[in-house]
Amino acid sequence: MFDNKELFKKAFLSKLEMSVGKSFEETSPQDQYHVLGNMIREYISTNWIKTNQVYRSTETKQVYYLSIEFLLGRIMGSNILNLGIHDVVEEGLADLGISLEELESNEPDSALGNGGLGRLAACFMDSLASLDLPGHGCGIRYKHGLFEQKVINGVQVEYPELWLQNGQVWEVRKSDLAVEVPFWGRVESYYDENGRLTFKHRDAEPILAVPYDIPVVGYQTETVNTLRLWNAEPANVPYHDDIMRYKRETEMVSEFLYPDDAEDSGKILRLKQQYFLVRASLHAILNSFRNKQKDIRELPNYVSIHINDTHPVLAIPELMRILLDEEMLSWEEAWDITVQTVSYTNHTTLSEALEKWPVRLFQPLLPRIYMIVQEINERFCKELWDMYPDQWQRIEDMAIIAHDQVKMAHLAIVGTHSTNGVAHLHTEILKKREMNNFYQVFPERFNNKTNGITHRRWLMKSNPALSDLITDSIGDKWKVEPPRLKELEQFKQDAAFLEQLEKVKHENKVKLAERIFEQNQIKVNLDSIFDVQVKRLHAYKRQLLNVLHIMYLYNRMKEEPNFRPHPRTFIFGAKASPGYYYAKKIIKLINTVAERVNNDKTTNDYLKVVFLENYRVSLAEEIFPAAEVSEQISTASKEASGTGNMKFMMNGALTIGTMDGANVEIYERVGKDNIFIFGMTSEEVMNYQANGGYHSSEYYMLDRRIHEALNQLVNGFFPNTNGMFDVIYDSLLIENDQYFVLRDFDSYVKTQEMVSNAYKDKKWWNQSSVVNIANSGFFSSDRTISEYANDIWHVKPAKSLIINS
Ligand code: NBG
Repeated sequence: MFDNKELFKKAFLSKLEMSVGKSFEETSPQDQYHVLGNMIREYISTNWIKTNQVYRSTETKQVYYLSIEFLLGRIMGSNILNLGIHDVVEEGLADLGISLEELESNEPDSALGNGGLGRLAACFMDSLASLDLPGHGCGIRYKHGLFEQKVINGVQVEYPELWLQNGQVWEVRKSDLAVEVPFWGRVESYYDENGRLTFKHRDAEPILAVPYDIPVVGYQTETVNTLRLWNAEPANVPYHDDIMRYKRETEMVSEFLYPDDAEDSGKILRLKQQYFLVRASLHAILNSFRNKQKDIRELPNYVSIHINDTHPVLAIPELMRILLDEEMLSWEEAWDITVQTVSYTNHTTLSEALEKWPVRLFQPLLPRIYMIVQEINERFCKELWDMYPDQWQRIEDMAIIAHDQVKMAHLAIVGTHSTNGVAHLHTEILKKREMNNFYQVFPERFNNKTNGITHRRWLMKSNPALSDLITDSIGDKWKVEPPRLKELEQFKQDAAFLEQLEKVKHENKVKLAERIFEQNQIKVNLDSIFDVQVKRLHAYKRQLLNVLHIMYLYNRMKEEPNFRPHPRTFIFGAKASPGYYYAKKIIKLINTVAERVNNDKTTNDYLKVVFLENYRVSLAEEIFPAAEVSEQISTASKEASGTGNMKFMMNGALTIGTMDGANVEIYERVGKDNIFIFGMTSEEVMNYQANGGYHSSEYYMLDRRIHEALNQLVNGFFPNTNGMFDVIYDSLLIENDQYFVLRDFDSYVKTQEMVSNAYKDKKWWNQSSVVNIANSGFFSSDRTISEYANDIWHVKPAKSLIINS
């Protein structure tokens, strides 16, 4: 039905009439979207079934990627691209007077994630399938994904997200594969007839995990992998004292992504989600392994289980439980198999983000799992004791359970054969500082896998004009071998190419300007520099530094009529965690500054500030292609990697950034002349943190730009904001500016001046943009996934098997 335009139109029209019972003229865009989605899913089915058959029947090792987040965004466009049916569909629809782009916009984003970690998982799914690797995603089917953000009077307001409201065309419910997940209850131990100590979990409250499978289509290949999302539903319990409470509590498990865990009730729910994901996924994994009739001791040769951050770390004690209680292996054997099977990625060194669970909550909820964690801890501490006799402090620091808390990152390192960081610098910090104790014990386990992004969504799909320009210049091999983008460098001196590149950027800016006008009713200058910071709102990401710089520019323009730098449009997009008071104040500040500068006639030809609400994957796809300056300004050492930085680079933006996360590797690839680096190094930051010596008030006293801007936060400069920004002011002065905003301010301002000056030379700018695009191939997640596949999982492509089946 997608072979040619005419066949497609015929099939589309007949399905449309059959499934919605209306004539073509009566159908809504929603109807049309659903019908097209269903057609595509049907079209995928044959290869999906075939891929699954091959995975079931062959001996190829399978990898399971367990993640509490998958931030997929819209699925239709990516499927259309990967299936190679774009032109047929677009032209066929055009004949019917329908725009494919508009039709696609009827799909709600699948926002089952918060930010980088979840989006990384989504890029990885795309790369696994595109590289024909047997990779399965395992996650949770949250009824409500990440909240929808509205900005009302400059303030973030959260609304529940409703991606399932109109039905989901990509998922297939598989009730027959549902799994029971037990919580609470008690563990009974007894000796069986062979004298083996045996454990039974009694009086548990089971809930049902029902899988919904989503096909993951590879690019121009027959491979269709599966993302399995588990839905929580009441089990067929014979008796329960309060059935309504049971139903409510059960459904809560897959109701919301990341419930607020400030309260105990939220913590229990979160831990429930984690075990729910792990128990159901491991049950399915082991089932499919058992069908292969192999000795359980061979598990690591056939299965690799990857845990994305510590949220699924219970996979370790859960696999132990299966091997001990169901397979009746000895502890030593079970442990060996578990460690060989499971691997772990660390995504942060921020201590507040490292998960710890109070024993008083963990033990009653997961009694058997807790016993196993305890045993793992005891054995590990004993080994440490042998290694470091009498070093109490060291052992206490490294223990998995200490001070009535279960430390999930410690469990993850001890219970897996591989711990990787997500950028070179991050891995070094893990090894040398944050996890140095563990590195000394298990040096061979630590390795780096620098993050990546799928160039299919983030370049080919979201920036078709640039993608075409590249293909016209170097052919289309780069689409399957992104490092070939390097060949673009030969066009650095090609005036016609540079002109084309500038034109593409300009057209993308025009589109984004339209979006800005539609959402914010702000008219932006198309010749201004589009300077963008889009990412989660967090103190360490330092959106505040960006704002203080804008305030400084504004103040200086007001004071000095001759000071008029190249016009700039500062664009922000950011969601703050609903309970993160400080981050919400920063959003308010950005909007307050925007209000002021956008409405000041003396400066607003030169300076505009735009806060785009509800930043999400689909909006990001409109923003990156239009960006010229990429703001990657975290306090050095704090951003594990970043992936937005790579998306900007691939779309030809130039980075202004600190030597942090993957910025360092961007710097290494483009060279110092094609990136604007400023601020302290991670070493300097860590030295301050270790030895003290930073006094933010000195910067306030001595730098009048800082002095003025900080005073404006609290002195009524912004009307009707009485007391509103005290918390920001205090964080910078009273709390000594934990993220060194003031320390890096001067360096940032100077570097921003360099950016403005550089932009005046458009030829140079475009050349630098070419260098950025040309060197972005390394950051394709295909490279990242190949490294995981070769070095950690030891899995191989299964393509030939699928084609020959
Ligand atoms: C985030 C880091 C980012 C990194 C992504 C993906 C968490 C816990 N960490 O720097 O902050 O790019 O993970 O690895 O979300």
